Amino acid sequence: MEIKNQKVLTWLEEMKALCKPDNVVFIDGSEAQLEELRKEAVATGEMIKLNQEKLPGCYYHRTAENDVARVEDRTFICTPTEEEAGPINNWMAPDEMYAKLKALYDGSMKGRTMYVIPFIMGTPNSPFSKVGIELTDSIYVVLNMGIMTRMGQVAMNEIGENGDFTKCLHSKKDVNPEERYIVHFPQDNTIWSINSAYGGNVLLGKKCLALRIASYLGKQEGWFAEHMLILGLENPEGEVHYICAAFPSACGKTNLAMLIPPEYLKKKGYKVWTVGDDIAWLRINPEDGKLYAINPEAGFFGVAPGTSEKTNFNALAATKKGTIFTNVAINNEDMTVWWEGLDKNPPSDATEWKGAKVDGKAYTAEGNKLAHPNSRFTAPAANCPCISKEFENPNGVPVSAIIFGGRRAKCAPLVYQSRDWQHGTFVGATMASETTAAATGAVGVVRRDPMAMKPFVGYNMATYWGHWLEMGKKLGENAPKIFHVNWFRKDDDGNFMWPGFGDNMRVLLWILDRCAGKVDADECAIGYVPKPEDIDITDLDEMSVEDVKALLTIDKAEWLKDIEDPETGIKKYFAQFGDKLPKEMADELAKLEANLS
Ligand code: GTP
Ligand code: SPV
Ligand code: MN
Repeated sequence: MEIKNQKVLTWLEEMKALCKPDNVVFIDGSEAQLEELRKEAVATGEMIKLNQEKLPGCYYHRTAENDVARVEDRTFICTPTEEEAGPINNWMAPDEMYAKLKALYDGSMKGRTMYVIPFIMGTPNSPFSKVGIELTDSIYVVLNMGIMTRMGQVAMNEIGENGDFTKCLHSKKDVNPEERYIVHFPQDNTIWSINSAYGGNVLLGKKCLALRIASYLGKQEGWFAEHMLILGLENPEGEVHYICAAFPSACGKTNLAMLIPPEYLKKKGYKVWTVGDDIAWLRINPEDGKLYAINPEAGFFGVAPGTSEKTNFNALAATKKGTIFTNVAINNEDMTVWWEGLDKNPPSDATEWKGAKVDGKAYTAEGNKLAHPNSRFTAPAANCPCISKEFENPNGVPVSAIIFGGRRAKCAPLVYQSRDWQHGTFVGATMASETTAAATGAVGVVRRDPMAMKPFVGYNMATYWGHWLEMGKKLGENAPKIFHVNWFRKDDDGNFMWPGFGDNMRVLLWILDRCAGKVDADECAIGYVPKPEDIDITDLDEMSVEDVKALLTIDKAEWLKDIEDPETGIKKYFAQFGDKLPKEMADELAKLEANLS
């Protein structure tokens, strides 16, 4: 590959001098080169080849036991001042961090090859797209980036002789958790990641570029980078309406993006098309003033456990070829894969995610997990049976509704609508959710996760809310309607009260009816809730209108507690932003409190 861009060449020389690799290999994106790398990874044991008849082109990878999820406490936003990063991001002065990391990178690739991966987030020649170059010493990263992005010569062409790019440096070094750092320098358009080989820590196009750096760029340039799925809902008349939804990690984005409608809706002619399952970039189209979304990724890095033919047929189908599985279990009988929730039949001759050979049936019967709860598949989006024909539309799809949602056993009702954009921004800003296995740390603890961006915002969260308000003003009448959902409400016995998955379509239909002005709602303290009879429960034999009513109840005491709680309450949360908090957010909080009292 001939590189003419001087900025690329200068940076490469500098990084080579720092990491001191034995070799440098340019990734051109060709199948021949990828095949060579797969062979090499299999030869060294980095990857395991799976059953090529049942799972053609599929491979397995196991990470270090201490390296199975994003590490939020070791993720930094190094803006010139601490205030720019804000109170909920880890911060260190850029000079200090560069010095600290340079000592770690020094010679970290000795005896190894440095792979140079040019990649596009978005499609070629799209006004939405951004280009990055990731340097890495991991073949696993190269192969994953090949699925998740448009990689190789196509990206070099996009950069051209003078173009800019995000400078991404990754070294797995010795995967030492004590010296693991995932660091962003937004002002330098630079990402440095070291001592991890896991997903969101090392596939730097994903959370690091497409959310943290992109959110910062979006603020400068007037657009949004969001942790959102994008789906198209086709009605029997053949019209497709697009919805974006922001849920925290492991809270149902991939599932909602690929949902299969309940039988009675399918028969009527309803369909769901997937545009994206994790990240959306949104811009106001200068021609019609509406908000349009693209998915900057080319693949799905999805949670394996819980994915089955029943819960997510389309995601499972997408994993049947050209997929890399990470930290699931291997069925040694036929070299296929297994995870909790795939079916009720764990393999007897299994290798669990840490690499021990076990009798899977006895092992799971004892309550052990064969697959890590955050085990994942990296699958090409093109494999997905319900991929939208707009998936690669360089101009994106027009967005009718934005949905926020979290995992809340109590408090949040099944669905409600905000009164307007400003209130909707408040609803997003005050989102809370129980933590999941997608990041290291305790699981199941309620924490505030504004817009599902708590771990991903590349600057001060309060300034980011201000950006939402600004964008709302620009959109005016064209602003999508904003909703909040909760699929995870539980009854007093701890059972989910809503069937979820495909049945979430019933809620989407109410949302689109609201957007079209076709259905009434009850205005209450928190916004508009559906009249219980307006959530269609056809064929849900175990559900009554009374049950829907229970799902929609607003427990004022719970809500007031959500505001006042000395640890997790909204007031305490807002207070940390001081005078950076937009006045509109304080106003909305006052209004909510008054409405509840
Ligand atoms: P990230 O890739 O981490 O961003 O996660 P995600 O938001 O795409 O979550 P995903 O769709 O992979 O779902 C995570 C977990 O939630 C899986 O175990 C699912 O089975 C479960 N889940 C998804 N949707 C629902 C639902 O409607 N109801 C219930 N009860 N569980 C769900
Ligand atoms: C998430 O945690 O939200 C993910 C997985 O999508 S990772 O790429 O590891 O961030
Ligand atoms: Mn995610």
